[in-house]
Amino acid sequence: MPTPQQPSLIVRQKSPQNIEFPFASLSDWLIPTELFFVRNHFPSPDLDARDWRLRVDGAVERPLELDLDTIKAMQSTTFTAVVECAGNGRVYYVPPREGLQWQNGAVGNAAWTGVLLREILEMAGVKRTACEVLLAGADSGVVDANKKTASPGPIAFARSLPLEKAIADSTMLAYSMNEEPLTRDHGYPLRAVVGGWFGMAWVKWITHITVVEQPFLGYWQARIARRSG
Ligand SMILES: Nc1nc2c(c(=O)[nH]1)N[C@H]1C(S)=C(S)[C@@H](COP(=O)(O)O)O[C@H]1N2
Ligand SMILES: [Mo]
Repeated sequence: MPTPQQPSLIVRQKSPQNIEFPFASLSDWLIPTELFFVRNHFPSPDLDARDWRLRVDGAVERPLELDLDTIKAMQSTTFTAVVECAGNGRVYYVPPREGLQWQNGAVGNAAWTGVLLREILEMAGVKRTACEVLLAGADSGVVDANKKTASPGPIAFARSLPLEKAIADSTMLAYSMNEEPLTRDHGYPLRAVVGGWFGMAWVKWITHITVVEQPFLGYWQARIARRSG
């Protein structure tokens, strides 16, 4: 009997790694983690939970530094949410557009477990002057060296959420995906899950949260948002 062919991920870029879910193999409402698309702007950092910390500072009453066990001991929440890259389907543009040539598989649904970002912000005590919550990942590098869109030197991946979305029931800091610890590619040990928002907002490998009093206009927010999928 012929063995049925196993679906496998489609490599769109080797370094940094960008891989697509084979959409034609869709058979259930949750995408298994091994087949879940990966969208990286920089190489995945290799973080060790033993020395990883989450710093929370800026416009807060009590700056925090939390380890993973402390976060896991907090009230947990689980929900399913779809993450879709803004560039999903880019290959179908006429005329063609610059960027990763995703077909339909830069999207996936998973069950996420973690703590609501609101719980962490309440612990820190957000000041009344707060306007946004900036989430920064541990990954960094130079973007588009020598191009018009070049970053001003090496930068981290960082994006902000308006305070209203940061404290919503749909926004969590997740340490688990499909009932397993997050994998390195998907943001181990902690990533943002921002239900209903495009993938750019779902910052992976979070190490630093800053409550800011002015809209954040960093590279990934203002400079490049139009073609960042
Ligand atoms: N730190 C960090 N977070 C990130 C990114 C990144 O490059 N670095 N890419 C974002 C983009 S554009 C998308 S679409 C999602 C993809 O999440 P996934 O790789 O877990 O599927 O992660 C987001 N979070
Ligand atoms: Mo994306």
